[in-house]
Amino acid sequence: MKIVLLTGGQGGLKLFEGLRELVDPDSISMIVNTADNIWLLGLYIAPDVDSATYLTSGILDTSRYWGITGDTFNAFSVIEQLTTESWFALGDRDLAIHIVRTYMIKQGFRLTEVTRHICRALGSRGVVIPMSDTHVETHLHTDLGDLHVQEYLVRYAAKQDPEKIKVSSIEYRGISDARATPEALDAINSADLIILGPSNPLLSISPILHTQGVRACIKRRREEGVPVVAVTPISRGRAFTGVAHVLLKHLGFEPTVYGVAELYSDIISSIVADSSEEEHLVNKIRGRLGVEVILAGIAMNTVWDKTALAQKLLSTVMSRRIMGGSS
Ligand code: FO1
Repeated sequence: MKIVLLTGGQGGLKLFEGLRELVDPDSISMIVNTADNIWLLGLYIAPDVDSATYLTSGILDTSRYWGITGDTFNAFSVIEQLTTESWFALGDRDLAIHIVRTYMIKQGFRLTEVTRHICRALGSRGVVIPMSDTHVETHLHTDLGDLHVQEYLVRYAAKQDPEKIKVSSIEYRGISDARATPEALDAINSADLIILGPSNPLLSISPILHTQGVRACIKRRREEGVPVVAVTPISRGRAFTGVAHVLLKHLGFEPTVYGVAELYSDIISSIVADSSEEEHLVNKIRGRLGVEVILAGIAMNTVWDKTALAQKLLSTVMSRRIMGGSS
Protein backbone atom coordinates (compact mmCIF):
# COMPACT_ATOMS: atom_id res chain seq x y z
CA MET A 1 0.00 0.00 0.00
CA LYS A 2 1.32 3.42 -0.96
CA ILE A 3 0.68 6.30 1.42
CA VAL A 4 1.09 10.03 0.85
CA LEU A 5 1.41 12.15 3.97
CA LEU A 6 1.20 15.94 3.72
CA THR A 7 3.26 17.35 6.56
CA GLY A 8 5.08 20.25 8.16
CA GLY A 9 7.06 19.81 11.37
CA GLN A 10 6.34 17.93 14.56
CA GLY A 11 2.70 16.61 14.32
CA GLY A 12 2.93 15.09 10.84
CA LEU A 13 6.37 13.67 11.55
CA LYS A 14 5.12 11.95 14.70
CA LEU A 15 2.37 10.31 12.64
CA PHE A 16 5.04 9.12 10.17
CA GLU A 17 6.81 7.48 13.12
CA GLY A 18 3.61 5.55 13.88
CA LEU A 19 2.96 4.60 10.26
CA ARG A 20 6.47 3.26 9.70
CA GLU A 21 5.94 0.78 12.52
CA LEU A 22 3.10 -0.74 10.45
CA VAL A 23 4.07 -0.40 6.79
CA ASP A 24 7.31 -0.32 4.81
CA PRO A 25 8.66 3.24 5.35
CA ASP A 26 9.74 3.38 1.71
CA SER A 27 6.07 3.12 0.72
CA ILE A 28 5.34 6.40 2.55
CA SER A 29 5.94 9.63 0.62
CA MET A 30 5.92 12.79 2.68
CA ILE A 31 5.04 15.92 0.71
CA VAL A 32 6.63 18.55 2.88
CA ASN A 33 5.82 22.22 3.40
CA THR A 34 8.54 24.55 2.11
CA ALA A 35 6.83 27.87 2.86
CA ASP A 36 8.77 28.21 6.11
CA ASN A 37 12.03 28.19 4.13
CA ILE A 38 14.24 31.23 4.57
CA TRP A 39 17.50 32.69 3.30
CA LEU A 40 19.72 33.64 6.26
CA LEU A 41 23.44 34.52 6.23
CA GLY A 42 23.60 33.42 2.59
CA LEU A 43 22.29 29.93 3.45
CA TYR A 44 19.12 28.33 2.13
CA ILE A 45 17.27 26.95 5.15
CA ALA A 46 14.41 24.44 4.69
CA PRO A 47 13.34 23.51 8.25
CA ASP A 48 10.46 21.11 7.58
CA VAL A 49 12.30 19.34 4.75
CA ASP A 50 15.32 18.92 7.02
CA SER A 51 13.26 17.62 9.95
CA ALA A 52 11.64 15.04 7.63
CA THR A 53 15.05 14.12 6.17
CA TYR A 54 16.65 13.73 9.60
CA LEU A 55 13.68 11.71 10.91
CA THR A 56 13.75 9.26 7.99
CA SER A 57 17.53 8.98 8.40
CA GLY A 58 17.32 8.27 12.14
CA ILE A 59 19.24 11.39 13.23
CA LEU A 60 16.46 13.86 14.13
CA ASP A 61 16.65 15.46 17.56
CA THR A 62 13.25 14.28 18.73
CA SER A 63 13.40 16.31 21.93
CA ARG A 64 12.45 19.33 19.76
CA TYR A 65 11.71 17.85 16.29
CA TRP A 66 14.33 20.00 14.50
CA GLY A 67 18.09 19.74 14.08
CA ILE A 68 20.38 16.74 14.47
CA THR A 69 20.57 14.73 17.66
CA GLY A 70 23.76 15.35 19.66
CA ASP A 71 24.79 18.22 17.38
CA THR A 72 27.21 20.85 18.71
CA PHE A 73 26.90 24.62 18.15
CA ASN A 74 30.56 25.74 17.85
CA ALA A 75 30.16 27.53 14.51
CA PHE A 76 26.94 29.14 15.74
CA SER A 77 28.68 30.59 18.81
CA VAL A 78 31.05 32.41 16.45
CA ILE A 79 28.11 33.60 14.32
CA GLU A 80 26.57 34.96 17.54
CA GLN A 81 29.75 36.93 18.26
CA LEU A 82 29.93 38.41 14.77
CA THR A 83 26.36 39.20 13.68
CA THR A 84 22.90 40.19 14.85
CA GLU A 85 21.40 37.45 12.62
CA SER A 86 21.88 34.88 15.36
CA TRP A 87 18.28 34.33 16.41
CA PHE A 88 18.09 31.10 14.37
CA ALA A 89 20.41 28.41 15.76
CA LEU A 90 22.12 26.02 13.35
CA GLY A 91 24.11 23.11 14.77
CA ASP A 92 27.51 22.22 13.28
CA ARG A 93 26.40 19.11 11.37
CA ASP A 94 23.16 20.85 10.37
CA LEU A 95 25.26 23.75 9.07
CA ALA A 96 27.25 21.37 6.85
CA ILE A 97 24.00 20.15 5.27
CA HIS A 98 22.99 23.79 4.68
CA ILE A 99 26.30 24.60 2.99
CA VAL A 100 25.87 21.63 0.62
CA ARG A 101 22.21 22.44 -0.12
CA THR A 102 22.95 26.11 -0.82
CA TYR A 103 25.88 25.16 -3.05
CA MET A 104 23.75 22.70 -5.04
CA ILE A 105 20.83 25.16 -5.37
CA LYS A 106 23.28 27.77 -6.68
CA GLN A 107 24.60 25.17 -9.15
CA GLY A 108 21.05 24.94 -10.53
CA PHE A 109 19.77 21.75 -8.91
CA ARG A 110 16.10 21.69 -7.89
CA LEU A 111 15.27 21.51 -4.16
CA THR A 112 13.69 18.10 -4.87
CA GLU A 113 16.97 16.82 -6.36
CA VAL A 114 19.05 18.25 -3.53
CA THR A 115 16.72 16.67 -0.96
CA ARG A 116 16.88 13.29 -2.73
CA HIS A 117 20.70 13.51 -2.77
CA ILE A 118 20.90 14.32 0.95
CA CYS A 119 18.36 11.60 1.84
CA ARG A 120 20.30 8.97 -0.13
CA ALA A 121 23.60 10.01 1.44
CA LEU A 122 22.12 9.83 4.95
CA GLY A 123 20.45 6.43 4.32
CA SER A 124 16.91 7.73 4.59
CA ARG A 125 14.04 5.20 4.81
CA GLY A 126 10.92 6.96 3.53
CA VAL A 127 10.46 9.39 0.65
CA VAL A 128 10.83 13.14 1.31
CA ILE A 129 9.36 15.39 -1.40
CA PRO A 130 9.35 19.20 -1.08
CA MET A 131 5.94 20.63 -2.06
CA SER A 132 7.57 22.81 -4.75
CA ASP A 133 10.95 23.76 -6.18
CA THR A 134 9.89 27.42 -6.32
CA HIS A 135 10.65 29.53 -3.26
CA VAL A 136 7.55 30.42 -1.23
CA GLU A 137 7.59 32.34 2.08
CA THR A 138 4.78 32.55 4.59
CA HIS A 139 4.48 36.07 5.98
CA LEU A 140 2.24 37.14 8.83
CA HIS A 141 0.89 40.64 9.09
CA THR A 142 1.02 41.41 12.81
CA ASP A 143 1.00 44.20 15.35
CA LEU A 144 4.83 44.05 15.10
CA GLY A 145 4.67 44.51 11.30
CA ASP A 146 5.26 42.07 8.42
CA LEU A 147 7.06 38.99 9.78
CA HIS A 148 8.48 35.96 7.99
CA VAL A 149 7.02 32.88 9.66
CA GLN A 150 10.42 32.01 11.22
CA GLU A 151 10.68 35.54 12.65
CA TYR A 152 7.18 35.13 14.06
CA LEU A 153 7.86 31.67 15.54
CA VAL A 154 11.48 31.98 16.62
CA ARG A 155 12.75 35.59 16.66
CA TYR A 156 9.65 36.97 18.40
CA ALA A 157 8.98 33.66 20.19
CA ALA A 158 5.35 33.05 19.22
CA LYS A 159 6.18 29.36 19.83
CA GLN A 160 6.54 30.12 23.53
CA ASP A 161 3.62 32.56 23.82
CA PRO A 162 1.39 32.64 20.71
CA GLU A 163 -1.13 35.07 22.26
CA LYS A 164 1.40 37.89 22.62
CA ILE A 165 1.53 38.68 18.85
CA LYS A 166 -1.73 39.65 17.15
CA VAL A 167 -1.94 38.33 13.57
CA SER A 168 -4.34 40.07 11.17
CA SER A 169 -3.62 38.18 7.95
CA ILE A 170 -1.40 35.55 6.38
CA GLU A 171 0.27 35.53 2.98
CA TYR A 172 1.99 32.69 1.14
CA ARG A 173 4.32 34.95 -0.79
CA GLY A 174 5.26 33.52 -4.20
CA ILE A 175 2.58 30.81 -4.10
CA SER A 176 0.96 31.83 -7.42
CA ASP A 177 4.24 30.94 -9.20
CA ALA A 178 4.75 27.72 -7.25
CA ARG A 179 3.84 24.53 -9.07
CA ALA A 180 3.71 21.10 -7.52
CA THR A 181 6.73 19.09 -8.61
CA PRO A 182 6.26 16.09 -10.93
CA GLU A 183 7.49 13.97 -8.00
CA ALA A 184 4.75 15.31 -5.70
CA LEU A 185 2.02 14.78 -8.32
CA ASP A 186 3.31 11.27 -9.14
CA ALA A 187 3.17 10.35 -5.45
CA ILE A 188 -0.42 11.62 -5.11
CA ASN A 189 -1.46 9.92 -8.35
CA SER A 190 -0.14 6.53 -7.27
CA ALA A 191 -1.28 6.70 -3.61
CA ASP A 192 -3.78 4.24 -2.11
CA LEU A 193 -4.30 6.55 0.86
CA ILE A 194 -3.72 10.30 1.24
CA ILE A 195 -3.27 11.74 4.74
CA LEU A 196 -3.24 15.41 5.72
CA GLY A 197 -1.03 15.17 8.79
CA PRO A 198 -1.64 16.85 12.17
CA SER A 199 0.71 19.74 11.38
CA ASN A 200 -0.37 23.38 11.61
CA PRO A 201 -3.32 23.79 9.18
CA LEU A 202 -2.50 27.40 8.23
CA LEU A 203 1.31 27.37 8.42
CA SER A 204 2.09 23.87 7.11
CA ILE A 205 -0.78 22.12 5.33
CA SER A 206 -2.47 25.10 3.59
CA PRO A 207 0.72 26.19 1.75
CA ILE A 208 0.98 22.64 0.34
CA LEU A 209 -2.70 22.70 -0.71
CA HIS A 210 -2.28 26.15 -2.29
CA THR A 211 0.66 24.98 -4.43
CA GLN A 212 -0.57 24.90 -8.03
CA GLY A 213 -1.90 21.46 -8.91
CA VAL A 214 -1.95 19.84 -5.46
CA ARG A 215 -5.53 20.49 -4.37
CA ALA A 216 -7.01 19.55 -7.76
CA CYS A 217 -4.96 16.35 -7.88
CA ILE A 218 -6.05 15.28 -4.39
CA LYS A 219 -9.68 16.12 -5.21
CA ARG A 220 -9.55 13.99 -8.33
CA ARG A 221 -8.08 11.05 -6.41
CA ARG A 222 -10.85 11.33 -3.80
CA GLU A 223 -13.45 11.26 -6.59
CA GLU A 224 -11.77 8.07 -7.82
CA GLY A 225 -12.43 6.55 -4.38
CA VAL A 226 -9.02 7.02 -2.76
CA PRO A 227 -9.49 7.81 0.96
CA VAL A 228 -8.30 11.28 1.89
CA VAL A 229 -8.03 11.54 5.66
CA ALA A 230 -7.02 14.55 7.77
CA VAL A 231 -5.74 14.21 11.31
CA THR A 232 -6.51 17.24 13.47
CA PRO A 233 -3.73 18.75 15.57
CA ILE A 234 -6.39 20.39 17.76
CA SER A 235 -8.25 18.70 20.58
CA ARG A 236 -10.84 20.49 22.72
CA GLY A 237 -9.84 23.86 21.25
CA ARG A 238 -6.06 23.58 21.77
CA ALA A 239 -3.13 22.36 19.70
CA PHE A 240 -0.91 19.82 21.50
CA THR A 241 2.13 21.92 20.59
CA GLY A 242 2.51 25.19 18.77
CA VAL A 243 0.34 28.04 17.64
CA ALA A 244 -2.34 26.41 15.46
CA HIS A 245 -5.42 27.18 17.59
CA VAL A 246 -4.32 30.80 18.23
CA LEU A 247 -3.69 31.49 14.53
CA LEU A 248 -7.04 29.97 13.54
CA LYS A 249 -8.75 32.23 16.10
CA HIS A 250 -6.87 35.41 15.06
CA LEU A 251 -7.66 34.78 11.41
CA GLY A 252 -11.38 34.21 11.93
CA PHE A 253 -11.56 30.41 11.73
CA GLU A 254 -13.13 28.28 14.42
CA PRO A 255 -10.18 27.14 16.61
CA THR A 256 -11.53 23.61 16.94
CA VAL A 257 -11.48 20.32 15.07
CA TYR A 258 -14.55 21.66 13.21
CA GLY A 259 -12.49 24.66 11.99
CA VAL A 260 -9.80 22.25 10.75
CA ALA A 261 -12.35 20.02 8.99
CA GLU A 262 -13.95 23.10 7.38
CA LEU A 263 -10.60 24.24 5.94
CA TYR A 264 -10.16 20.86 4.23
CA SER A 265 -13.82 19.97 3.61
CA ASP A 266 -13.63 20.13 -0.20
CA ILE A 267 -10.95 17.43 -0.37
CA ILE A 268 -11.20 15.12 2.64
CA SER A 269 -13.45 12.13 3.09
CA SER A 270 -12.71 11.69 6.82
CA ILE A 271 -11.08 13.45 9.72
CA VAL A 272 -9.51 11.87 12.77
CA ALA A 273 -10.69 13.71 15.91
CA ASP A 274 -9.66 13.08 19.49
CA SER A 275 -11.77 10.49 21.30
CA SER A 276 -12.42 13.04 24.07
CA GLU A 277 -13.75 15.61 21.56
CA GLU A 278 -17.04 17.38 22.28
CA GLU A 279 -19.95 15.46 20.76
CA HIS A 280 -21.63 18.53 19.24
CA LEU A 281 -18.46 19.28 17.20
CA VAL A 282 -18.33 15.72 15.90
CA ASN A 283 -22.02 15.93 14.94
CA LYS A 284 -21.48 19.33 13.28
CA ILE A 285 -18.62 17.93 11.15
CA ARG A 286 -20.78 15.00 10.05
CA GLY A 287 -23.98 17.03 9.60
CA ARG A 288 -22.80 20.30 8.07
CA LEU A 289 -19.67 19.23 6.20
CA GLY A 290 -20.61 15.65 5.31
CA VAL A 291 -17.16 14.54 6.47
CA GLU A 292 -16.85 11.20 8.32
CA VAL A 293 -15.26 11.38 11.78
CA ILE A 294 -12.87 8.74 13.10
CA LEU A 295 -12.40 8.96 16.87
CA ALA A 296 -8.94 8.06 18.18
CA GLY A 297 -6.43 9.13 20.82
CA ILE A 298 -4.47 11.82 18.97
CA ALA A 299 -1.88 12.70 21.65
CA MET A 300 1.44 11.31 20.38
CA ASN A 301 3.90 11.24 23.27
CA THR A 302 5.27 7.70 22.91
CA VAL A 303 5.95 5.30 20.05
CA TRP A 304 3.01 3.32 21.36
CA ASP A 305 0.67 6.37 21.04
CA LYS A 306 1.93 7.11 17.53
CA THR A 307 1.53 3.51 16.40
CA ALA A 308 -1.94 3.19 17.98
CA LEU A 309 -3.13 6.31 16.12
CA ALA A 310 -1.67 5.08 12.83
CA GLN A 311 -3.22 1.64 13.41
CA LYS A 312 -6.67 3.12 14.11
CA LEU A 313 -6.46 5.31 11.00
CA LEU A 314 -5.33 2.47 8.71
CA SER A 315 -7.73 -0.13 10.05
CA THR A 316 -10.77 2.19 9.89
CA VAL A 317 -10.04 3.40 6.39
CA MET A 318 -9.29 -0.07 5.07
CA SER A 319 -12.33 -1.73 6.68
CA ARG A 320 -14.58 0.95 5.16
CA ARG A 321 -13.06 0.22 1.76
CA ILE A 322 -13.69 -3.49 2.15
CA MET A 323 -17.28 -2.71 3.22
CA GLY A 324 -17.68 -0.91 -0.12
CA GLY A 325 -17.64 2.76 0.96
CA SER A 326 -15.23 5.23 -0.61
CA SER A 327 -13.68 5.69 2.85
N1 FO1 B 1 13.28 26.56 16.22
C1 FO1 B 1 13.49 27.34 17.30
O1 FO1 B 1 12.60 27.50 18.13
N2 FO1 B 1 14.70 27.99 17.48
C2 FO1 B 1 15.72 27.84 16.62
O2 FO1 B 1 16.79 28.45 16.82
C3 FO1 B 1 15.52 26.99 15.49
C4 FO1 B 1 16.53 26.74 14.57
C5 FO1 B 1 16.32 25.82 13.54
C6 FO1 B 1 17.38 25.48 12.68
C7 FO1 B 1 17.16 24.58 11.64
C8 FO1 B 1 15.91 24.00 11.48
O3 FO1 B 1 15.72 23.12 10.49
C9 FO1 B 1 14.85 24.32 12.32
C10 FO1 B 1 15.05 25.22 13.36
N3 FO1 B 1 14.03 25.53 14.24
C11 FO1 B 1 14.25 26.36 15.32
C12 FO1 B 1 12.68 24.94 14.04
C13 FO1 B 1 11.76 25.77 13.11
O4 FO1 B 1 11.67 27.09 13.49
C14 FO1 B 1 10.25 25.40 13.17
O5 FO1 B 1 9.94 24.57 14.22
C15 FO1 B 1 9.67 24.92 11.90
O6 FO1 B 1 9.98 25.74 10.83
C16 FO1 B 1 8.16 24.78 12.00
O7 FO1 B 1 7.84 23.58 11.46
